[in-house]
Amino acid sequence: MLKEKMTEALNKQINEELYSAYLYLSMSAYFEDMGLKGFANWMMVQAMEERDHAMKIYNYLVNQGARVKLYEIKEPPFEFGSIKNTFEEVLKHEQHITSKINELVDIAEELKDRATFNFLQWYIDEQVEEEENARDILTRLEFVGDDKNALFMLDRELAQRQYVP
Ligand code: OFO
Repeated sequence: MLKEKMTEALNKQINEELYSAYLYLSMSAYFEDMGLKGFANWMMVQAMEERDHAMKIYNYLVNQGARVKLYEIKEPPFEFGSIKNTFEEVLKHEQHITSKINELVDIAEELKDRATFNFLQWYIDEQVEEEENARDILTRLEFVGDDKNALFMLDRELAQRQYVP
């Protein structure tokens, strides 16, 4: 049986994850508008993964017999300035999510909630990967610079990313 404080914090995290999905969906639309299909695909897959992150918590709460509460999802930005700026925003956002996951772990520890503590380990590993992916693309963008051919190649590569449920 989950404590109320844990349930509330996990419900808030569902909202964070759904906002992440919304943010990346908006970034995907931004890239579509620029004609960068590969970048748009990468962001679309990212958005779908974020929805899965939310659903994983949703299912955990249901399985624990806790009540799911859905909060309002805020509006994501519409303009992102540049490709590089977009990925800087991704990295910043993922660092924010990492701090949220760490807060959840702190609560689980405080409440001696072993099951939730265990459940959250997957998110800890996932955040390492998420930050690394954003950093990796930022580094590649540095190399690309103003080279349109290199950008085209990178776009083609990002088009390969597939959604794995
Ligand atoms: Fe991007 O990992 Fe969830 O939010």
